[in-house]
Amino acid sequence: MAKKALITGITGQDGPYLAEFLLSKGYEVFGFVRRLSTPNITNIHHLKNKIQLVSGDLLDQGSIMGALLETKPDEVYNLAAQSFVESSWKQPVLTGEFTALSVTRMLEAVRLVDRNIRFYQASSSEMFGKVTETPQKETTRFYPRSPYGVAKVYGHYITVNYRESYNMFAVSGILFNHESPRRGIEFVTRKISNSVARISLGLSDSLELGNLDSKRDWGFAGDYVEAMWLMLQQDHADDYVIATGENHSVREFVELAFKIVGITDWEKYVRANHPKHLRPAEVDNLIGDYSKAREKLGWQPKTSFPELVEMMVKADIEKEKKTM
Ligand code: NAP
Ligand code: F7E
Repeated sequence: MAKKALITGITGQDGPYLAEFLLSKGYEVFGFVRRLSTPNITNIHHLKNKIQLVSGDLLDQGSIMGALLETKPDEVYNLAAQSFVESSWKQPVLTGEFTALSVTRMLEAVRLVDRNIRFYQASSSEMFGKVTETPQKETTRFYPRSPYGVAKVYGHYITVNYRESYNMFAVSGILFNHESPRRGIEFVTRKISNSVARISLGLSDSLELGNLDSKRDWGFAGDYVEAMWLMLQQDHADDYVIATGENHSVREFVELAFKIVGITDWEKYVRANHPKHLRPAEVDNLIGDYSKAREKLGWQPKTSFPELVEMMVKADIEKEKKTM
């Protein structure tokens, strides 16, 4: 019998990559989607005949339980969240509801419907925030710097707590930034790749950014979903850092993205330190140590930083050309 997986956050960036990966492993895949006046199907359109959608909302306990009862999954991947850090200062309560408390709703649903379901929680390097150790690993102390980071710390600990309280197979994947052509347009990498594509095609002449000095450990989302799956295939539930072990500044990302389209004097297009994009508290420098995942899961990243930037810029050029 094919294994069944339920993915929350199927319409986001990671959901479709995970669905494609699980389908390639022979899974029956279900996506949990909330009702929107206009459905957000951009990233899952190509999967429409391959996965099944069940409706529900992270805020609605009954709908989560209903989805589990209806689909009877072996594995649940909880990817849904309010995931944009900048918005989390504007909507801190909503971020807490979606990104923190909903993890308890999901875990409670699993506990009440079927404790044998294996549960993956999408935790984040934002939990390390103002870092207390470099590079960051599973044992590094959390020091979140945004309402989003605080909410993810709650999600992490409630996952650990359900594992320890009820002996559930619940794991927390602490993933560092991962990007792709499917990334939401407001995140810095996609904002840059899209603007650079538009500038190269003569559709725009400027790019407004905030802090160019912050550094992130950026990987490719397509590589990271395999690690989520591997975590649920182990004999014991545990938590893992997933990263590349390399970091780069926003400035380096900008420079490389412009270089790909043959522009070297990129400064003339970029307006940095725009107040709208400066955060009340910044996370300056993240870099992950993924040695536990390498040793125990046999996982390692496959896509390099230059390959990632090139993939994103080229995909945006193709998308923008279609609108011309
Ligand atoms: P994303 O693109 O922002 O996707 C978020 C998903 O959550 C969307 O499908 C969204 O659905 C869904 N969602 C939001 N509120 C919901 C609600 N009330 N009920 C049901 N669904 C809801 O996020 P991502 O980049 O794929 O990341 C996946 C997860 O990993 C998130 O939890 C994120 O916080 C975490 N994470 C991401 C990264 C990263 O670098 N990407 C790193 C570490 C951790 P709609 O289409 O309806 O809005
Ligand atoms: O910002 C700086 C900004 O919004 C990265 C989410 O997936 O990864 C993501 O969170 C950096 C920050 O991602 C702009 O100040 C400069 O230092 O792309 P971002 P994030 O905040 O790192 C973690 C791991 C998650 O879990 C989150 O869900 O770039 N920056 N100028 C800017 N950022 C944005 N968005 N826009 C700018 O114009």
